[in-house]
Formats: sequence, C-alpha cells, structure tokens
Amino acid sequence: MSKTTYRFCAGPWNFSEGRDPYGPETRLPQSFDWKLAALKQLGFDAMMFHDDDAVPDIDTKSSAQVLKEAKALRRKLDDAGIVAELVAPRLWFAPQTVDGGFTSNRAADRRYALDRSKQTLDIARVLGTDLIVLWLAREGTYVRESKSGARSTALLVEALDALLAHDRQARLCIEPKPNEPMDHAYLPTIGHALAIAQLTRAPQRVGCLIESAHSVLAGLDPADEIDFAMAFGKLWSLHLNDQNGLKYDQDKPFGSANLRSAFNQVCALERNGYGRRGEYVAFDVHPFRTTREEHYLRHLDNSRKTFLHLVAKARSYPKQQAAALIADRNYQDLDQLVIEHLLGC
Ligand code: XLS
Ligand code: MG
Repeated sequence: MSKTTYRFCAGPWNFSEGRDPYGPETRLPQSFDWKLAALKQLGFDAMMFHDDDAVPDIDTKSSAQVLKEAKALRRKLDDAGIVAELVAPRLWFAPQTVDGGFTSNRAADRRYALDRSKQTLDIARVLGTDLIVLWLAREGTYVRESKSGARSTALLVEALDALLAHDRQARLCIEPKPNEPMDHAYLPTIGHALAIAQLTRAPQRVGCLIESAHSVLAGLDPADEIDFAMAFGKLWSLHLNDQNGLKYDQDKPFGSANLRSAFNQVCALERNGYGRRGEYVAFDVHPFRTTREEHYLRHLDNSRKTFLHLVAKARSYPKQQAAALIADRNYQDLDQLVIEHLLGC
C-alpha cells in the first residue's frame, strides 16, 4: 500500500494570547489575515473554525449578513489556497449557554443552541465543507441532580436529529471530553459518541473527532480511541496535542508530555489509513503562556515536525523483530525494542 501524505490543519484559536484563569494575555493578538498567511507559510492545508471565528460577533448579525460574511471568508480562503476543514458552533460563551446548550433546563436556551448550530451548518456549506464539530462543552452538570441523564440523552438525540434534518448532506463529528468546563460532561468518550450516533435518524452521518488530551483526561489511551473509532469508519477529524495527566486541559504541543503515546497514536493512524479519505491532521495546541510573540508559530510547526518524525519512526519500526518477540511472549524485550527505536539506538 502506498504511503499516506498527510495534510495539516489548525484553527484561529490556536494562536491564543496567553490568558489563563490567573492572569491576562502575554502576547498581542494577531489578525485573522496574519493567521491565514502564517498557516500557509507553515505548509498547512486547511483551517478549522468556530462559527464566530468565521463570522465575528455572530449573535449581533442577521442570517443574511452572516452568510454574506461567510461568502467573503470563502473567497479569502480560496485566494490563500487554504481549505475550510470544518465549522463548530461555539455553544459555551453566550449567556444562553450558561446551563449548557442542547441540554439546558430552559427551553428558550435550547432553542438558541439549536438555531445557532443550524446556522453553523449553513456557514459550513458556504465554506465548502460538510463537516460540523460538536464539542459539547457545557452539556453536563456541576450538580448532578440538576439534570436527568436520561432526559439529557434524549435531548441530545433530538438536537442531532434536528441538525441532520436541517442539512441532509452534512456529517456531524462529536468531539468528546469528560470534564472542563463541566464537572461531568455527557458523551465523555468515543464509545459514548458512537453509541449515541446509533440513536439518531442517520447514524452513518454521525461520527467523531478525537482530541488526544481529551482521551487522556478520560483516563484512556488516545491510540486505543483511534483504533476503536476507525473500526467503525467514524474518525473524520483529529485534534492531536498532549496532556500531562489529569489536570486542566493543557493543549500542549503534540508529543510534548508523552512521546511514546504520541508514537502509538501515529502508529494507529498509519495502520488504519487515516488521511486516505481526505481527513486532516489538526493540531489543537496552544503556545505556552511564556511564549513570546516572535515564537507565535513554534507550537504548530513543532507539532507538525514531531508528527512527521513519528510517521518516519512508525514506518521504520522493526516489525519482524517485534513480531518474533510477540510470538515468544517476550513483552519485556518488546518494551525495550520500542524504547530503543524511539531513542534511535
Ligand atoms: C476544547 C476543544 C475545542 C474544540 C472545538 O477543549 O478542544 O477547541 O476542538 O470546539
Ligand atoms: Mg479540540
């Protein structure tokens, strides 16, 4: 089989300015045009968007105005030679989403979430992509007794069905994350995402996006999540990054915390042929707070470099030696084989 040539993607939010809950920005913001040119210069092929990355201040604009601005963005992307990979409704910022979007206890707020997500589908169509990502940020609870899990599941299915009906070509990717901002989120893992797909009117159009850090936060191995999703043909997008254990969401450069896990993720992508049906490798990474403006792009460039180095490592892995050790159940030396391969010994 010929080797996959990977294509890369990042979002405008991946050029964050360093704000955290304990302090303000440490870098000046860059304009959208600057980010677009930077991605192109780095050799990236695509950009991913939140609805309000595509159309800023989206809630203050009419539908006609939103679509007009989406068209202007499409022209800008075409001119730059950058593709829109996907669009995601930002359902966690507006006052209407304080208690969640689709699972909010207030009907008016649920309607807001649905209308906003339908509009995201319209924006995606203008931008030339059929892919929508649902990171269900606030679909969960701080106080478990405040919502019924059974009702929330039904509400999520209802929302997915409404979106599938709104655009009959669109594909919905659920991006699971077990916590943060919520104490407990509904749909915390890929298993949940793929299971709820089966309850919808068009299961074949509901898939998933795996983010490495989110799998780690769920106590899972991202490589296993990749293998599992790809066994269903449902891994339609990917947010590679890294996460140092069970902490706040770190969005570290790919391979930064656990190189061996990053290697295993790349091996899983390789063995399942990720990228062969046009899927992109996106890096949902952020610069460290200490990073200076002149190094604004390093985390993206470094993640891509690490990814490509690991692709080379996956392809040069001594498979026969490994197979012999596995046949002999000598996992002790298999472990060392992997370590020495990664160390280049
Ligand atoms: C946050 C998510 C977010 C999504 C897109 O944790 O990773 O960045 O990828 O809404
Ligand atoms: Mg993400």
